[in-house]
Amino acid sequence: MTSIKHDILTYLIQAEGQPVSGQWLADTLGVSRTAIWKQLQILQQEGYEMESTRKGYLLVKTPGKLHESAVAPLLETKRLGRTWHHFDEVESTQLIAHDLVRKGTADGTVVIAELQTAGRGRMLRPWDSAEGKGIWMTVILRPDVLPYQAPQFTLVAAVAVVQAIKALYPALETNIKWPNDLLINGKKCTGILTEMIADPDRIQALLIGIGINVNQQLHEFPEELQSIATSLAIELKEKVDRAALLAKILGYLEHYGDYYVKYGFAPIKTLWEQSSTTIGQQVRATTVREVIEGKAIAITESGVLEIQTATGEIKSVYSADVEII
Ligand code: BTX
Repeated sequence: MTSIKHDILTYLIQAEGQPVSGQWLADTLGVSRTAIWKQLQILQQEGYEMESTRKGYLLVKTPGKLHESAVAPLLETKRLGRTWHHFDEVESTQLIAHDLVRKGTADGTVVIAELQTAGRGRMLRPWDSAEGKGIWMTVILRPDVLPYQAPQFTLVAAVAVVQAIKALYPALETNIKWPNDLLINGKKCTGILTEMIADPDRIQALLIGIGINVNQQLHEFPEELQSIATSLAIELKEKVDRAALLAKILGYLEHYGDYYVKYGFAPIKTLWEQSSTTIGQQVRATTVREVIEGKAIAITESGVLEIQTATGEIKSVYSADVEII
């Protein structure tokens, strides 16, 4: 987005329903009134509705989509979300992200879609991504870490989403089910899928796919998900501002991602554990090779789940589907 357009929008949003004078915008931004007018036309074409009053321009309606113009004024990040790709419809934001990585896109690039027609979870399981109802995004990170550390970013991302929801909706309790599900009242509201493009000794990019059910009502989920899925709006009984939530998530993701690169997983692990529903529970973990039942006793400093079986043996689980039994 041009920075003049971005700045105009920021002032209009910050004015919170008060008119902003065209002359004031021109003087403040050091451009002509015609330049201001041109950018306002573009914003209107993007779906921002404005009224022109005697005292200036009044923003009356935003398009409600997760365009860069809607989220950028709320962002407090340095890198995350500073390159933005918004789509009305894609198969999967992960596919677009893979392509962008190949083309050398910047650290912090965000790919976001209103609708995914082939959203995917782990092991290519489908991820239901209803139009305009959720946050369906992939964040591309290029941290200076080793390939074995990639799975820990799923845990870092989980903490970031939990903290963002907590900051905006303190009454909601969001729990993490190892490794990649967020639950509210036992039902899944978020899934995280971390993919990696790497050389043997170096990560080129991490593609952190985050799917959050935000404004669906129960009947809007496919029937087979209605007993296991929930959305923030269902739990809060009110509609949620997706742009505000998205900006918060990116803020926390940048913060905890940077923290991880500097200090490792240990300090973030404490936050993870505070929200975990897994530790201390009897669980069944289905891995590609075996099914392990026992008590989830801890996650390690590298994010690996440890399960103590009935014989007392402690098994390390690197990747699995976990049910609490
Ligand atoms: P997962 O493999 O842990 O979960 C997939 C399972 O979750 C499905 O088999 C189904 O049972 C259930 N499920 C599917 N859709 C939903 C939903 N909307 N809400 C609750 N449960 C559901 C989780 O994988 C990782 C999901 C990542 C999704 C993001 S969206 C943006 C990015 N692009 C993309 O294609 N995937 C990621």
